Amino acid sequence: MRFLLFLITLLFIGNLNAQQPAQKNFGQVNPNATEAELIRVAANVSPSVQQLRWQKLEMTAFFHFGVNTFTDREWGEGTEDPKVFNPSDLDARQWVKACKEGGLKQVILTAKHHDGFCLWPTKYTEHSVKNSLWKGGKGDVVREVADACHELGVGFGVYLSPWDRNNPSYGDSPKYNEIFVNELTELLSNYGKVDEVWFDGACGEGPNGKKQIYDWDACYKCIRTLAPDALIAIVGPDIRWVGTESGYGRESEWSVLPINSTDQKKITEASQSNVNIIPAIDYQKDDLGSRQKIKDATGLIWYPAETDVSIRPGWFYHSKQDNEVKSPGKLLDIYFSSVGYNSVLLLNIPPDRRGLLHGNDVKAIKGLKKLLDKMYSINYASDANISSDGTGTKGIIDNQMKTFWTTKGEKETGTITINLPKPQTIDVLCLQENISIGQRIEKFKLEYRDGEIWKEAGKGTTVGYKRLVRFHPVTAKDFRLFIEGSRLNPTISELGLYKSPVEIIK
Ligand code: FUL
Repeated sequence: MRFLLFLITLLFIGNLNAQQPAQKNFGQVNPNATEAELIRVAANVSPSVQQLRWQKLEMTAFFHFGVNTFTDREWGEGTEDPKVFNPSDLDARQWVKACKEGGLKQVILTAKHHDGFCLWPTKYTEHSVKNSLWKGGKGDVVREVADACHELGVGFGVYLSPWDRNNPSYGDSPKYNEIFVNELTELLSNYGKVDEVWFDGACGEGPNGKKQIYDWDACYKCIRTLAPDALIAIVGPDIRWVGTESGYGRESEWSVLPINSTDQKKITEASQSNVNIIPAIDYQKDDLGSRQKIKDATGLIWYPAETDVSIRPGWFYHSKQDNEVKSPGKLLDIYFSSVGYNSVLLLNIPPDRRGLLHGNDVKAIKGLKKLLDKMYSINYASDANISSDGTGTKGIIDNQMKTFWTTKGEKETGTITINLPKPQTIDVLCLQENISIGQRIEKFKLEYRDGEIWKEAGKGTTVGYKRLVRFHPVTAKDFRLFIEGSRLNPTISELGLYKSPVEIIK
């Protein structure tokens, strides 16, 4: 009997392990690995706890604010008088509250942009709020934003520009590196929990400019020590720039990439160093993680995409752009093309000279939220009769990531049939993989029954955390989803059939 119990326990543990391999966001590939062995590694690379938390945020905000707000520039030269920084009515709570109400769950503040002006009273430069007129030099924007975030339960992140056009030590590598780590240390020690650190790759020094060799290892060590839960984005190992500032990511978005793509030099070079010379359209269409791209990988990592875009033409506030704020419909299109393309949206909403988010911007994000709420309010699949050739089928409509459909064994294809109680008009398919065990789906299509004929409604390649597919509205009762290709057995955590609140733009 004991032996039997022992056997049952072993089998149970074995089964658990097969269903949910231990979380690991890096996979080593044996140099002589066959394609099947390589795919096995790729299928089991999964996000870290912090990466998973971040991915689930879906929508986050950027606040570009600083001397540029007052000089009407995008890239300050670092020569500005700190006295120009003088918001009349700064209220960071208003910024964070508006974001929260708009469904943006984390914010990132430009604590220091390329001009070197620091929004906190740092000990390491005079180019900061402490020499501004605002609050008689006693103010601290980082404190106000961090406090508001912590109070309202919104994530808090800092953008710290490595390129510093003010600091006389910039270009004198060891000296500036020390200052940079000191600045980082202040930000990570004095403002409570920090969830994301954003290092911009931009540097416009040109061929005769100052050449700073950054000590990234020291920066990462500092972050891992002082803020172990913070993700390091862009010039960093945890979150990758999607490759465009348009808000439109790539349709085939793999979060599992060959390790050679994260080679530090390549990340730095590709990270917005000069958006003009990176042909945005090609970069966007490029495929980073298909079988073809990973075939020679020596390692694979979980390196998910973040899509940054501004709600206005500029990153900083310019009154002349007050009427160029993106409409809710445009923001929804961006949502479909960022969150709906397996990426996290980082939407910039720049505070104005008063130190408030402008009414037009607040209206636009609230408008977006309204559209999203309307779309997600009815999932036509939720009361459907669902069947499949796999297991866990009920789990795809229970709003829980942890319950999921998969195929039997390691079968790479599967079919889910969805019979609605009555015909409905839909034009959006939402799929979510259980990425906590990896990203696997490579190809899928949705069909609907028109009389006796099955017709294609929409199709796609990757899914990842979330994939939204828009198509011309179809009115039908019976649908079937084919998973046509996968790395090992595919998973689906959630499936949604929706009606877009605005006409499909595509
Ligand atoms: C770029 C910067 O040069 C822009 O000013 C902005 O901060 C954007 C998010 O990243 O590289």
